[in-house]
Amino acid sequence: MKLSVYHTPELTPSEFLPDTAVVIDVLRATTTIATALDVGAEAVAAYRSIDNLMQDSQDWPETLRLRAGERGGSKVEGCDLGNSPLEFSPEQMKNKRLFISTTNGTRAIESVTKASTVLTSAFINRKATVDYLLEKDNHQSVWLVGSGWEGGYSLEDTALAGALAKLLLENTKVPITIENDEVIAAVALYSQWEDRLLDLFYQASHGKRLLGLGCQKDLEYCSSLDIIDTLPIQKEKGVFVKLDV
Ligand code: 3SL
Repeated sequence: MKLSVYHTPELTPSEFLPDTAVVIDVLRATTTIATALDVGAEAVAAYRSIDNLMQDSQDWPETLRLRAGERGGSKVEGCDLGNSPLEFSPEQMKNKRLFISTTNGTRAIESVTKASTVLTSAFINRKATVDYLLEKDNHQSVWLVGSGWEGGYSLEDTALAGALAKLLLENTKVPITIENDEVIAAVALYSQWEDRLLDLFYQASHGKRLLGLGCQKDLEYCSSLDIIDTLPIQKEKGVFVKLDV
């Protein structure tokens, strides 16, 4: 497996795609997507644009859809939900399709939708992500793509890229080739903070933004390691379903 880390979607090569892209937006889109599927959503459809989300979701039966929209950390008017994974309950989500648009996470997803396999990952399903990457032999090239914040680097996304890379490199089944320096930097970042992930989130600019919005509990949840086995996998452009590992 040839492994690369990209801190933001803008830093990914534009002339080719990997076999497998793993999109990361720890705070909070990919944590929310995994949670929605874990509590029973039929699928999650990710949109860069709120207008497109509204248009497409219009065609879906009202009783079988939920709309989640976030900009700048806050809920978008007209949506049922914002982007807090703690808002998602089994009662409300069961068998529904979640249509979601967020500032950076769903934009990052859109940048790699054409890869053969697209997964989303978070700390809550880190091990499930790695187990899947090691179990199948069709992941010749793998990109771990952070969402960042509006084109810039984000600590928490690179920390998860490091956590995934570290676990992959520790395995003895599949030989891994490190394709760029970002892999080594991400592993170093994660290794320094692995026992204090929540403290890392407090240092991160988006962690501070969310704290300012009163989302302390979200930070705690998003820093929980390996608490679910649900792995979101793209089944059609921008639409993710649950893969149980
Ligand atoms: O940037 C994003 O896509 C969001 O996850 C940001 S927030 O955590 O909902 O504020």
